Order: sequence, then C-alpha cells, then structure tokens
Amino acid sequence: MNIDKAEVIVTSPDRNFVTLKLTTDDGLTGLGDATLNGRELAVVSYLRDHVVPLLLGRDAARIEDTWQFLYRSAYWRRGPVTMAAIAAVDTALWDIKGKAAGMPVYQLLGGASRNGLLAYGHASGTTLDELVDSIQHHLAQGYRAIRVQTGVPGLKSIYGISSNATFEANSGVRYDYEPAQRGVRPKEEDWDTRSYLRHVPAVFEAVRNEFGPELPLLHDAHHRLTPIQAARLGKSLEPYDLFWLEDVTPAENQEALRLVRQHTTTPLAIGEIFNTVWDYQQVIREQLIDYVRSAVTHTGGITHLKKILDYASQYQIKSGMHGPTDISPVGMAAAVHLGLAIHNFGIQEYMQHGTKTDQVFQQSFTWKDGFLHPGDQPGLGVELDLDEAGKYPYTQAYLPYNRLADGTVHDW
Ligand code: KDG
Ligand code: MG
Repeated sequence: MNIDKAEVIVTSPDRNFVTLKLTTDDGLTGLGDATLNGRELAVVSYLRDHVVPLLLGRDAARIEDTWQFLYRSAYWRRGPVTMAAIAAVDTALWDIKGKAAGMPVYQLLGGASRNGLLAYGHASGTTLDELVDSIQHHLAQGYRAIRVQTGVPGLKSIYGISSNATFEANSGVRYDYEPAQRGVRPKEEDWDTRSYLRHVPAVFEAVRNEFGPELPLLHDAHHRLTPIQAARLGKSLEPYDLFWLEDVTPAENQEALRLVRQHTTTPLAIGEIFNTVWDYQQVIREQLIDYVRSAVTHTGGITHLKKILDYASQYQIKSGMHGPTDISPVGMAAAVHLGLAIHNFGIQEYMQHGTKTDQVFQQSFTWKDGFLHPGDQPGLGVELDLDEAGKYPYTQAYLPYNRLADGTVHDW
C-alpha cells in the first residue's frame, strides 16, 4: 500500500480551501485539509514543492513514522504552514487506513466514547435585538449551545458580527459570518477595549434574562486583551455562567494566563492559533486553561492533536476543537471522528458550510438535534468532487486587522 499519487487541490466554492488527496498503488484514496485562512498558497507550495516529492513510494500504512519523518527531517519545526501541511498528510493517511480496514476512523482511535458531539453555533448582533433574533434563529436550527458576539457602541465593525442575523432565510447560504474578505488588501476594523469591557457584561445579563440559566453560552475575546483586562472580563462575566471565554489574551506568552486564572473562575479556552503540544506545555501543566481549541487542520493532524488532548486529559482539560468555516469539511470530519473517540471531549464548534462547499465535498457526518456524528463509512467519510472543485478557482482573500482610534495596529 504505497503512495502512488499526491495532488494538492485548491478550490474556492464559498471560500478558499486547500486539500491534499493521496492515492495508493492499490487504488485507495485519502483526503487531508491544509487550509490556512488568508495564507493558503504558502501551504500549497510547502506541500507541492517540498512534501509531495517525499511521499511518493512511501508506505501509506506508516502514519506515525511519516509524521515523525516530515516533522524532524525538515529541521525547521513547528509554525502554521509546516503544521498544516503535516496535518493534511496525516489526516489523508488516517482516511486511507480506515478505508483499508473497512472502518470509520473513530473505530481506529478506540471506538465511540459517546453517542454524538455537542456542537455550538455562532450567534451575533450589532444591537441586542439583532443578537436575540440570531440566538433564536440558531436555537430553531437545532443548536443547543451558542457563542455570543456583540457589536460595541461606537465601533463600526468588529470581529464576530454577522451582517445577516437570519442568514439562511435571507440568503440561502448557511454560513453566517466570514471574516476573510475577498480582495487584494485586508479590511481595517476598529477597536476600543474600554468600551468593549463596559458593554459585554450588560449584553450577557440581557441574554441570560431572555434565555434562562440552562443554555450553554460561549464568548470569544479573539486575543485582544492584556492579562489584567482579561482578568476583569472573566470576573465580570462570572454571574452569567459562561461555558467558556476564549482567547482572552494573545497567549504566545503562556504565562499571561496565570494572572487571569488568579482572578476568575470563568472557564478559559485557548489554542486555535497554536500548532504543537509545545505551545500548550505550560498552560496544560499549570492548568491555566479548561479547553484546548486546536483544529486537526492546524495542529499536525489527528496524530498530533490526539497527543495534545491525551496530555490535557491528565489535567481534566477537555477538547473544544476549532470549527469555523475555514476548517474544510475534511478537517471537520477529522475533528468529529477524534471527538467521538476521546474521553475528554468538551464541545465542538460548528458553523456549517455554504451550499457550494457541500457540493464540492460530499460528507457523511451528520448534525441532528444539536449533536454531530461522523457516520460509519470507512475512513473519514468525505469525498471531493474534482469537477465541482474545478469550477471555483482560488480567490485572494485576507483576514481583517484592527486599528485603535489613534491609528495603532491592534490584535484582531
Ligand atoms: O481564520 C480565522 C478564524 O478561524 C477565526 O477568526 C475563527 O476565532 C475563530 C473561532 O473561534 O471560530
Ligand atoms: Mg476563536
């Protein structure tokens, strides 16, 4: 079962996706997601120019060995581009192994630890009325856990706010928020931390009053706060019992979270921009977080994310795998297989892709009554329709960035 062919497929149905397709000499195929939002072509080149030539002729059954070979033989380790490329190879090899065994990937990982994965969706509104509508809309769709992002008075455009609160009814497109804008320059958004810190607790109070104490609510601060500001936010949100508060600080500096932890019992989630277990070393060992936010796609694949999550499990830290629309259906399927198998599953982010994306990627994972299940097809259960993919060429797109009122660039 040697790798005979390795293709890197770039397609842009509702947004850009990079997919690696491996084919073995006995005709089995495997898919891996290598999408790095806004920097897609860097991973394409890494794969096409530096990884594909090394894969041809390798034994597709040797997943761990291939992972170690790609990680160590490059000498230059870690980083989002390298780890997305390795993730794509790793995921494709798990897909192939599942097909060779005639089993879904979650069975190879130890079998199901639960019946399905609780998934959260993204509600947002510029005003409280819009936000309440958006939450109601998500509940009507079947979501049982909701991320709440709110506009802030005085700020025109900020992270996480959909321009269309009732997206499906109006547009026929299921995804409600896509920050990466097509174009040749990133969009500039604005930010003011003091206004944000004043406004957010009032919004959560109103949401709790409207929807009651049971509904799991989440919030993403998207790396924009200093440790002391993050501590204040966590403390001020305690009465509203958040499921988690995400990315309160940039956290390249893992130590920053010590201060946050000393001041608040609001659960913390972090890691969507982390790539390896080394990024988590201190925050896991010191129990500075409650949820690991990494995606299979950005963290070296199923093999490496499982190691991170096994390490986290020793400290009662659970998974909260990243699942916005920039994780392709292949990356989502990998997350759902892994989440079903591990014991320390927490929650799964699930935004739903647009209709064109669903035509390019045929998926067997299901979402019913608020829960995801990977299905029982051998492998990952996702196939890529090359003809459909070919209809949508790559389109340049960038994530936005923030400036403060005085013109200073700020974390987005
Ligand atoms: O590409 C950037 C997105 O993946 C990120 O902004 C989404 O923060 C995000 C989330 O929690 O889904
Ligand atoms: Mg996030």
